[in-house]
Amino acid sequence: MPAADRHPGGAAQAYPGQRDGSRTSARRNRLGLTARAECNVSRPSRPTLVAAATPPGRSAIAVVRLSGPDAWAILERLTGRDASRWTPRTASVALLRDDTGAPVDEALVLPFRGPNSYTGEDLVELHLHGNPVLVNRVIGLALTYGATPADAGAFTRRAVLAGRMGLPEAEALADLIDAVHPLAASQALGRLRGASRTWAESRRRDLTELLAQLEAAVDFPEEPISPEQGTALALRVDELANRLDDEARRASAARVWTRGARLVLLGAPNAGKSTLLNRLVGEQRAIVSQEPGTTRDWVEAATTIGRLPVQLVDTAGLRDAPGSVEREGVERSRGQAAEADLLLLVAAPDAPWPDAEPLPPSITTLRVWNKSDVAPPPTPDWIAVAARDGLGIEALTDAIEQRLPLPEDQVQLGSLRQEQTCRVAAEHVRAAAMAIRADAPPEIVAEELRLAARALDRLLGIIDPEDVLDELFSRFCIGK
Ligand SMILES: Nc1nc2c(ncn2[C@@H]2O[C@H](COP(=O)(O)OP(=O)(O)OP(=O)(O)O)[C@@H](O)[C@H]2O)c(=O)[nH]1
Ligand SMILES: [Mg+2]
Repeated sequence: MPAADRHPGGAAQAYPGQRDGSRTSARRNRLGLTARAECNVSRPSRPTLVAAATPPGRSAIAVVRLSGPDAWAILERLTGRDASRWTPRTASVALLRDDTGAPVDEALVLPFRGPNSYTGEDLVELHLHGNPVLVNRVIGLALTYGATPADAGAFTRRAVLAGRMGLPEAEALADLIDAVHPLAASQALGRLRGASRTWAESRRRDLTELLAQLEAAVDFPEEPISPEQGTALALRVDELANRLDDEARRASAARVWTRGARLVLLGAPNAGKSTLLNRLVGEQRAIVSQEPGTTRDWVEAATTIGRLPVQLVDTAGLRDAPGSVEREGVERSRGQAAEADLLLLVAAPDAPWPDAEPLPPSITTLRVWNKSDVAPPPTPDWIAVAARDGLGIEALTDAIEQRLPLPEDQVQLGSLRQEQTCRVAAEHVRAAAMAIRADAPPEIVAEELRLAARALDRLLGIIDPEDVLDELFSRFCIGK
């Protein structure tokens, strides 16, 4: 069935001559009308997207993807081959031509008909030879024929909006593409295939069962919950809160294996933070000097520790700085610390750790005693190094690896959003447990459990999915 028949107002009318199946006719029409005029004739409400689905650069093949009501019509324009001659989900080789009929590339074409496609709409994959010149040429032609450049994540957004993919699965897809370790990739694949959904739905059912018990007490006030029943109920509620908290914690710990870890060096001026960063990176990345306050703004450098890609962040030394620039530098150090996956608290004989410094809660820390060539650490909880000479660095990297372990079994949640929503659910469940113990009316307990259920619904994308789509897809690449 031609695209126009299935998409009223679609663009097949905008490309006259295409449905007669003749290449000459199609080409005559291409030349007869300017493309811009054509695409203004009837603009579909949902534009057809085009983008490269593979990264720029030279390669064996490069894939250009088209999705939307005009995808097949644009394919007809590019190949001069009528839609009736394409079989959905069947690859065939075709010569792509420009609007003068000149050959552009020989491509493997893989067309899909909505709703049986990634985006749920008509979709075409063009597997070109992997040269950016060809990719840009074909995208340019598609734009001329009425397509719109796709934003980051635009194809997956359509898949979500068409109900082809849920929110947790779209997040898992981002994780699958970002994963920096094979195990993290395989766990992301598990979530893409429904692990997060299954787990969250199962916790949702736990809540429904608890609510059912409470509702019986609300409906039959003459049969109140006995103290024994109350104790048993509170224990079950505790157990659920623990499960939710545990999973949120596991997700947080596992995330470094999806996108690499951020290690922030924090300490008093002159502790040797910059020297340590240079040592770990293996190059003179940050300025080192005996003058306290040398580093004024944070400095980043990428390296690998064990199998884990890490971003090391050197910061300005913590102190009551006299000047506004220094003060701003110290504030930035604290800002960086709050974003760390692991904080390296660096001290030295002449630069002790400032005990009054508040540390961001729930961020793992490691104490590093530098300049151990001058004096040993005051207590055994410091890892002794001498960054300048490279002493103790292996023990330090081993300790870092131990603090950022690979997850052993399937991590059910991936994104920070999922983790935070799960924590919100856990907080409400804990509040419910407290209310039971305080002998609060069952309505109050039930309300907390309902709020927890709402948090899980948000996690699953059952409610408020639009609120998170922009944020989510801004992390995607163009063409995904
Ligand atoms: N003896 C000794 N000196 C070191 C060692 N590491 C660094 N230093 C010296 O300590 C001084 C300060 O080093 P930096 O790396 O600039 O210290 P920092 O913590 O970055 O200092 P700020 O940027 O001012 O916060 C320099 O003179 C370094 O040469 C070490 O392992 N042993
Ligand atoms: Mg420094």
